[in-house]
Amino acid sequence: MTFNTISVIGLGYIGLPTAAAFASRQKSVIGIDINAHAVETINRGEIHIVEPDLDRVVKTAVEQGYLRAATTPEPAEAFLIAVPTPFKDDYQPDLAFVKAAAGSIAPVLKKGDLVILESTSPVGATEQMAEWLAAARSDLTFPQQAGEQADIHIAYCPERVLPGQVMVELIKNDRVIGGMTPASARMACELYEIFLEGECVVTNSRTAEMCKLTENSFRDVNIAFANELSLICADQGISVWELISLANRHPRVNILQPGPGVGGHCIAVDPWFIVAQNPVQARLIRTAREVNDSKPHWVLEQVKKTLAECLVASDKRASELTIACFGLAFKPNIDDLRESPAMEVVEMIADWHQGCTLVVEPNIHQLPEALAGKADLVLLDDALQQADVLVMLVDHAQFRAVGNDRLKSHFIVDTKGVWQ
Ligand code: SAJ
Repeated sequence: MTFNTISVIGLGYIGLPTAAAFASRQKSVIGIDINAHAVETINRGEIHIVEPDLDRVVKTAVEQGYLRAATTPEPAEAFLIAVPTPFKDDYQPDLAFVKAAAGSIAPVLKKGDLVILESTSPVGATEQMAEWLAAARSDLTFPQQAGEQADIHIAYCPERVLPGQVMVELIKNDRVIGGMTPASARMACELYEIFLEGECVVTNSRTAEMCKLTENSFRDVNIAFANELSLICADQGISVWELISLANRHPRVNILQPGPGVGGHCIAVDPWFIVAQNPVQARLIRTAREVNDSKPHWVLEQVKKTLAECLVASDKRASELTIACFGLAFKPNIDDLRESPAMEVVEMIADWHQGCTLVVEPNIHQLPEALAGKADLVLLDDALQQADVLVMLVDHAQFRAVGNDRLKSHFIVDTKGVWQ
């Protein structure tokens, strides 16, 4: 099968790098997004998200004419859907964007086309998408009706790239290919092999959906274990960082690192898809989510305790004490504040503290709306000079580099174990 034109629906953190990867292999790619600003930005050869190397690849692809963005779908041989799949208030997955994407490509589908769902999805979402497509196009046959002989081939192929390393992991990581039929899987493998250096591993769509949810739940449960240990160790007067490094000397123990909580738009979301579909069985996965979600509140309690100690030690009033918070991003060395536990902690501190709250975040130029008027964005040196209490929330490289001699006169709450 030759894929002359490939269409990627949803030009966000996954869709745009994927579109750029195909285009960099001299494939004609049409990126579709409902956000007109994103479409215009890409068509200028620029990007609207932050990801190392992506700007360069997109610029070249647009300049050479391989990548183009639009707001409405056009005919292609392969369609990759990479739209958000958030959860609703009751943690039930929300497939509204997938449904809208399927509805938008349905009119341009033709016999022989391949449709791939990449968005993290609950088990059965690909079959559901196939139903939506079939309902919109009764003139074509789909895998649930005609199996191998279907006019349209459908597969679920989850992305598994790490933000910050997307352009490398997209190409090097193995790819799980969940075909609704063996023919769909074969076609999907051929498509990804255009840029993939990793291996295509074939399964069915339901297993592939569960595989993606499993990977992120595995990480969430393991981080929850570390976060729970940090609570226990604080109670026992033990350094959790020393404890973990000692335990990890065991050849079969590999504990992850505690922190202020779990952020980002994947690990804090995806496990809920399993819980929503399997509420009785998924006890450990649900508890891990609860442990990680409750961590920011525990950090706030530590800050309150430390401020009380600082009050006793100084002759100032609470309103005269300054708290400096280090980091807002959801993980080190990125600028992404979405679903960030550090943001949550800083908001709670700023709402509660009567004195001044400072924020150091070297990766942004302006505080987000939620903190405007409540806290001040300052430089690292100013924060160290002005603050009485330091709250370490994200282990950015700049913060790790601060020498112990500069931290002697402060009271410290360190959620990342870098200023011990
Ligand atoms: N975190 C800890 N302790 C750790 C590791 C991470 O507290 O030891 C925290 C981070 O600070 C952050 C959160 O967990 O707040 C998530 O960060 P992450 O680096 O673990 O993962 P993400 O969300 O950037 O990307 C994950 C990856 N999944 C796995 O590693 C299993 C990535 O491969 C997925 O593609 C991505 O989710 C996704 O899109 O699903």
